[in-house]
Amino acid sequence: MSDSKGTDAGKAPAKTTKYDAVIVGAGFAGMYMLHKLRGMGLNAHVFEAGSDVGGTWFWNRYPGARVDIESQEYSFSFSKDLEEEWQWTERYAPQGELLDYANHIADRFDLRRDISFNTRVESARYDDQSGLWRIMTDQGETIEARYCVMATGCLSAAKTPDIPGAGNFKGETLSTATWPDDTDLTGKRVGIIGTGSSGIQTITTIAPQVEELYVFQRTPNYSVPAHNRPLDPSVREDWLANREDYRQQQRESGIGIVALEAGEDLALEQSEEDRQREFERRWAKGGFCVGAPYADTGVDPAANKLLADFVAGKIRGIVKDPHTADLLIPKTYPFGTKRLVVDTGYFEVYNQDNVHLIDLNETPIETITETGLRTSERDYEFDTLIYAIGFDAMTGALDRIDIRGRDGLKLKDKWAAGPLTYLGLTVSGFPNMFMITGPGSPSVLSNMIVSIEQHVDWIADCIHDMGERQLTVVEATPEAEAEWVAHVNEIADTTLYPQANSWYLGANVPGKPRVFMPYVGGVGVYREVCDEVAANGYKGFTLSRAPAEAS
Ligand code: NA7
Repeated sequence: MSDSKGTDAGKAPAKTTKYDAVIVGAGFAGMYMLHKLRGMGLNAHVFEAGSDVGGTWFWNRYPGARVDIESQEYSFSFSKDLEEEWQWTERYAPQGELLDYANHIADRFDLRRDISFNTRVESARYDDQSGLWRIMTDQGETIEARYCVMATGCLSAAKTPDIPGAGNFKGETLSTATWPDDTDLTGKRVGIIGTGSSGIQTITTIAPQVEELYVFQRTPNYSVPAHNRPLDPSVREDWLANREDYRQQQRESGIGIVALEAGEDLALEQSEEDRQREFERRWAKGGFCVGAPYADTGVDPAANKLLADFVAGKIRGIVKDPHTADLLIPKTYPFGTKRLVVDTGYFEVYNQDNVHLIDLNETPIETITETGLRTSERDYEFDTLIYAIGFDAMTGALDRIDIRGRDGLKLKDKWAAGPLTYLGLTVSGFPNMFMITGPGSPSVLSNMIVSIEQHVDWIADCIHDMGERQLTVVEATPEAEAEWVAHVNEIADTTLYPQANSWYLGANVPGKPRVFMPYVGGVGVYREVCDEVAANGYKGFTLSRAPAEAS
């Protein structure tokens, strides 16, 4: 790190801190990126808005918050020692344990000394001449760095309530995305808006504690059982004994999860009996594997309906009141085209007398009131109002930073009609800026840890190769970017995904362009593409020296 003095006459000299690389965000992505770059001898620094590491698992502390991928699969592979020393206690780790894991990594690799906490990056501007990024924080710091890595997370920009009268409520207001530590809902009357993963996990956990629970549902979600339980020691033993093989399987798979057991046969070619047996087997196993029994359920409406009908039957079998069961069954989009929820007894809570489901399609919200909420039918009163309304996914966190590339081009403007990226890693016009799990990469359609590791390794290799060749500016070409965006859209259109109003498409944020953001081609295929690009001298990129350095 070194300091230089600003030169503007008449102004207090501005202090500029210099790094080789700035990383925005200290979630799993930012932590591993820091570790990796430091290992290469780079002077890298992380800026993090929160007061500690953990990202998603730092902020989302709502009751029942839990990962939806089996613990040993949702963990880093880059360090064998780390993998061998860490012990998960549950099949699906709860938020607290995931945060412990993040803290353990920060301690073990001594990361905190290169992280500034409670510091939000407000702007990042690229300077054409020097080829450096100038980054400003809300703490008044100015930083110059060759590389800027956005490890800002895909589900980190929480939506602000887009509901009439949102500020009216005089009772306790909570958001699942910024849940405080000191809240006790025991014996309270609670209203909750939103039935995505956060809502479903919260509802399931608080239903037995609260006096009354009013669930305001706009769109029912498909949810499958986790069958969570203490982690069987044999699972850990098996994982560690076959570690290399499992890790390889993850890297070559569709979504980075071995337990998915992605079916390769076609549902429509099976007998009814065989299909039901397979559906039942997966339901008994639990988790995302329920959603991947056959190769055609994600692309063929008739195959999809077979699975959707099976899950609808399960919901009817669990929920005793037929009308409530019917309201909980999704009917407006194909199975799996909104993020599947993995639950721990969700549908069962509707058999409790204190849990009330309100269908906002039948009776829309008119306004939040001082004491609760008014629908077109009646007033509801409660002590606590919980918003579980989701995120401005994938682009939101980047949009909230004033990012300007070559010639002052604003990223937000460039992305006005939807995100444009090359490989979901880089953006043409924004040299030396990388995104970890950005739009246009498998990202949220995959095990994030697997995708984070792949991106971090690729970025680190790229920076290393640039150094070897004494080059300082790497930038995606507009042609490569346009081709990649077209490819991402083209393959998304071969699936049923575009048929749902999901956050994958930005449909949950009013005014956001409807563009399918993640890459559906699979993490294995995607990895091959990225490796090939690098092996071919960074095909689709221009590599150069900044004008100020060119001799
Ligand atoms: P989600 O999955 O986006 O869920 C948000 C929920 O909130 C969803 O049911 C929305 O209904 C509902 N919502 C949002 N805005 C409103 C308004 N204005 N009125 C009523 N209901 C509303 O976010 P989560 O935090 O649960 O999960 C995000 C991801 O985190 C999850 O997929 C996992 O990957 C982990 P809608 O469906 O839009 O009609």
